[in-house]
Parts: sequence; structure tokens; C-alpha cells
Amino acid sequence: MKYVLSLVVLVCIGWHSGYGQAKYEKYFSRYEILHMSDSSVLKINTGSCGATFYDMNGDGKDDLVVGEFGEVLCPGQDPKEKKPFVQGRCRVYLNYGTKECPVYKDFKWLETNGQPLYVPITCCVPMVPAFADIDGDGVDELFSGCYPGDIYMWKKGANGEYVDQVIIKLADGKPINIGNASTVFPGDVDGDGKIDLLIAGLYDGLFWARNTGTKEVFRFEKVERMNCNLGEEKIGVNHAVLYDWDGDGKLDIVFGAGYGGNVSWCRNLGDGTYAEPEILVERPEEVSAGLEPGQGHGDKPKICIYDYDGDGKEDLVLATEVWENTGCEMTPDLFEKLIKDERWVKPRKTLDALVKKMRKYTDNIPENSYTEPDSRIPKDLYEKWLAANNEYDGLMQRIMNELTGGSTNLNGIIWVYYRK
Ligand SMILES: [Ca+2]
Ligand SMILES: [Ca+2]
Ligand SMILES: [Ca+2]
Ligand SMILES: [Ca+2]
Repeated sequence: MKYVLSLVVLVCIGWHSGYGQAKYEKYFSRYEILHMSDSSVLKINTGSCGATFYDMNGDGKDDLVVGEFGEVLCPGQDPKEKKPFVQGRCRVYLNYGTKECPVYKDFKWLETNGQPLYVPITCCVPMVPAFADIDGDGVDELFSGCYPGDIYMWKKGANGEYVDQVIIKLADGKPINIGNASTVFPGDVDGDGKIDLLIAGLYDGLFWARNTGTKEVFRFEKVERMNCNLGEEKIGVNHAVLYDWDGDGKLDIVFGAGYGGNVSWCRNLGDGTYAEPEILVERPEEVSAGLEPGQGHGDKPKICIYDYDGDGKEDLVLATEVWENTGCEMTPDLFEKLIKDERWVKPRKTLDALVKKMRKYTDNIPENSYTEPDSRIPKDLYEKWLAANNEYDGLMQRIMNELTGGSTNLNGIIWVYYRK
């Protein structure tokens, strides 16, 4: 809930100082938010989302394929659990319009064996679908990461289903898993014609697994870190794709930040290394995420490079998350009321004191109660912090609900930035 607090702060600063929205003019001419045919915003109401475009019904027009956070419990999950695993499903919005002007009326779940296909999700990341032909049979496979960090793959079956689900493993039999909240992009990282895996972890940074097999039978020996020439400093990333941004024939990396809304690229230098990131679209910290003019696109952008308007120039599609307040409204004096509210001051001090204690052991402080704690933090200290953090979050939620007359929900919203 600290997050919502900072968001509210940003909303208020934005309103009072007249800050503009995201900065995108260097590469893009304009942007739009995807809508349904009835003019309502295309909203994934179960949280964050990841999107790609793919012709799902073979009519020659690409459809919108959206992985969601989800809300339906995974089998065997207890609804009384604080954060049970839910089914991060995949929505198919068929294109009822044209290639140049897609129209979406509704969606169907992508299925496997007659049931909605899903990956397990509990926090911080949705299903993020991606397609590539990794076994050279001319038919693309479907890939996604998930919260526990495994990489899922399905083969195309009959009637639009995706079947034969596997978790991709290394040659030694261990699943490829770089950490929680991971996403995957299948693509040819090293340019040898075989599909490799580019893997981003919200907490762990950017990695890749080289395909050392053949074009028909993939094989992965190990997972290596990718750093975009930042030395030991890992990239803050939640999703990354391969795309030749500068058109020099070598695939570069385009990635969405792990925190906030920035999108950057790292140029492929051709020797297996990448240049330092350059920002493509910047959503400055003082610009809040939202659908209104003057607000910016949502957080943790998942990237898809796709010519959305069919003008021959590939555009940047961002599947993002946006907090929506379901209460009356965020009044201009909300921030003032919030900082005057003294109930959260003492719990905040307690929390800060515990963070200070943790810093004696490491700078790697847990972001929230779902973060795996750094092993250098003593267990009892971490547990004290966890209890204090949960209490503080609950309190902030209550105060916010009181002040706004409702709760806050996370929605998946999709922006398209049109390339100049
Ligand atoms: Ca295939
Ligand atoms: Ca390769
Ligand atoms: Ca390039
Ligand atoms: Ca375009």
C-alpha cells in the first residue's frame, strides 16, 4: 500500500504543477490506448497483463492475445490463503476489423484440452504470451513465464487449442528458473538461427539461455546474465524482447522497467555484448499512470513491437498495469488529508527502523511481503519486518478507503506508441 500512497502523492503533484505526460517524441509521433468496439477502454480487470498479436483463427488478420494476472484459483488452492495461486490465463480478442484498423468486441479464453490454459500467478507478474517455432516444424509454439519462475511451453493443437504443456528444462534436468515473477521471450539472441530464451526477472534482472541443440531439438546447458554494459549492476527489468531497433541487422534488446513505466533499448554491439540502455519512452516519476490527459501509461510495461496501424513502421505496444480507485474520486485535498492523518506515522517509523537494521546486513531490502528475503538478513529480523509491513499495508489500505470511499483495483491497460 506504500505504493498506492506514492501514487496518490504523484497524482496530486501532477495536478498542481501541470506536469506533462510521458516523453516519447524522439521516436514516436503519437500514442493511443486500446479500446473495445463500444468505445470503452479495453480493460483487463484481473490485474496486470502482457500482450502480443497473432493470427489465432487463420483469417489472415492478427488478433490480440493477452495474458492476464487472473482471479480463478488454481486447483487445490485454499481461498482462505492470504495470496493463493490464481490462474494466469490467456485471452484471445479476435480482430473483427481490418489489418490497419483492428476492432475488438469480446474475448475467449485460450484453451488446453477443453479448459482455459494458464500459468500459476500470485503476485507481481501476469502470464506474458509469446510465439516462436523452436522445433522447426513450421508451427509456432506458445511460451510464458509465471510467478514461481518456471518457463512454460505449449504446442499448437487442433481447433485453436494449445496442448502438450511442458516446463522447459536444462540438459541436466533442472527447470530453467531464474527467480520469481519471470517473463520469457523466445528469439535468436546469438544469431545462429536457433531460438534461444531471453528471460527477465522482476527481482533478478535479465538472462538468456543459449540453444545449443539443433533447429529441430532444442537443448539448453545453462542460463547466463545479460547486463547491457552496466558492469555488476543488474538491469531493473520486468519484461524484455529482441528487436532490431536501429535496423543494423543485429537484434537489440528492448525492455520495460521493473519499477515505474520507462521503456529502454540496449544496442547489440555484435560481439555478444550490448550498449548501455537508452530510454525510448520515459514516464518521469512525477507523472502518474492513468487514462486521463496529462497522465502517463501504466507501470511495468510488457513490450510488443508490432506495426499496429499497418503503415509499414513497427510500433511499440505496452501492456501495463494501472491502479483504479473504485470509490467516489480522488479529491484535490486527498494528499493533504493523507499527510495530516497521524495513524500511519508510528507504524511507518517502526518499519523504517527495521529497514535500517536490515541495512546493516545488506542493501538488498525486500520490496514487499512476497519478495524472497536476502539470505544475509537474520530470520527473526525479517519476520519482524514482515509483520510490521503487513500491518502498515493493511492500515494504509483502510485509510485510503476511508479517504476515497472505495478500494483500489489493478487493471491491465494497453498503450500503442506509433513510430515516427
Ligand atoms: Ca514448432
Ligand atoms: Ca540462437
Ligand atoms: Ca540492431
Ligand atoms: Ca505503424
